[in-house]
Amino acid sequence: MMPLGWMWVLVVSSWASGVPVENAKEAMTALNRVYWDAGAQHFRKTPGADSKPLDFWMTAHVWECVMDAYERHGDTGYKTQIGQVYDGFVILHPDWTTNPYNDDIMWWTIACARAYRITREDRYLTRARSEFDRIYAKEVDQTLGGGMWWKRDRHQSKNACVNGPAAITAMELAAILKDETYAAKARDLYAWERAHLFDPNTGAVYDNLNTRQRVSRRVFTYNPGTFIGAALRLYRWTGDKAYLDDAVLAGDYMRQRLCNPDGIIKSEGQGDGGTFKLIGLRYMVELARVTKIPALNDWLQTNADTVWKHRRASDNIMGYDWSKPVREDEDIECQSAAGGVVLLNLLK
Ligand code: 7K2
Repeated sequence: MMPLGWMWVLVVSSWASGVPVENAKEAMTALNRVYWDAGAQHFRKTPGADSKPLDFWMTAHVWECVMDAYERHGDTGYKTQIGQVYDGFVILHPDWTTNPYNDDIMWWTIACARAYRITREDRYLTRARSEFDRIYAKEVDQTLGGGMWWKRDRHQSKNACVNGPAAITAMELAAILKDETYAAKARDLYAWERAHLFDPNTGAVYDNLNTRQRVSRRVFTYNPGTFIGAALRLYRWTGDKAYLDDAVLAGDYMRQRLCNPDGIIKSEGQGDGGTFKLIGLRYMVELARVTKIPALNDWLQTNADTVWKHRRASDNIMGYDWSKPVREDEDIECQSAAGGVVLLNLLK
C-alpha cells in the first residue's frame, strides 16, 4: 500500500501538469465552430456569416493553430484543414508581392515551412523559400548596421516583428534544406536584433529602431517571443550556449514584466494586439521544453488554467484579457480567441 501522503502528491502532480487533451480538443472545436467558414475555406474575423475573412498576417497564426491541433490530436480532419486554410488563403491572396509589410510575409514563411514539415508537400517549401529569398534580397542592407526593413515601400524602421521571424524562417530553411547559408543569414539577422533591440541586462526586446536612430522602447509579447524562437533555433544549430542564455533572459522578462501582478500575461487588446500573445506564448512553450525550467512551466500552466477557466460558458470561446471571464455580449475576434487555443494545445 502506498502511504496516503504520496498518493496525494501523485494526484496533484498529474492534475497540475499539462492541459487535459479533452479541454484542448474542445477549445479547437469551439474555434472552428465559431470562426471557420468551411465553404470559403477561411477563418472569419468575427463570428457570423457576414464577417470578412481574417487578415493576411493573422491567418498565418491561426493556420499554425490548426497545425498545433493536428500535432496534438492526430485527427485527419485537422490535416485536411491545413490544406484548406492554405488553398482558401491563396484564392484571396494569390500574389504576395503586393503586400508591403515584410513581417506579414515572414509570418507566412514560418507557417509554410512548418506545413512542409508536417505534410511533406513541396508547394509549402517552395513558397517558404521563394518568399524568404525575395524579401531577403531586397530588404536587408547595411543601413542602421544590418537587419531587415519592416516595410518595403517605406524604409523607415527595422523592427523586432520582422527580424525575429526572418531569423526563424532562415533557421527552418537551414534545417529542412541542410543549407548552412540560411543559418548564416539567421545568425546575422539575430546579431543585428540583439545588438540594437535587446537589453542584455533586463532581457527586454524593444520594438524597433528607426532611421533617426531612435529605439522605440515598447515591448509587445511577440517581440521577446520571436527573439526566443530565433535564439533557440540558433542554439540547436550551433550548440552555442550564449543563444540559450539570451532566450532564457528574454523569457524571464516576459514572465516577470509582461504580466499582471498575478502572473497572467497582459492583455494587448484585440486587432493586431490580439495576435501578439499567441506568438509570444508559442515560443515560451518551446523555451520551457528545451530548458525544463520549473518556474516557466508553472507560469504557462497558470495561464492555461486561467484562460480556460475564463472562457465563455455558452460557446467555450476564450478572450484577449485572460485575467477576466469573457462577457456574453463581447465580440471576440478570431485571432484573439485563438491565443488560448494555441496554449492549450501546446501545453501537453
Ligand atoms: O510598428 C509595427 C510593429 O513594430 C509594432 O510592434 C506593432 C504594434 O505595429 C506594427 S506591426 C503591426 C502590423 C503587422 N502586420 C500587418 C500590419 O497590418 C500591421 O500594421 O502594434
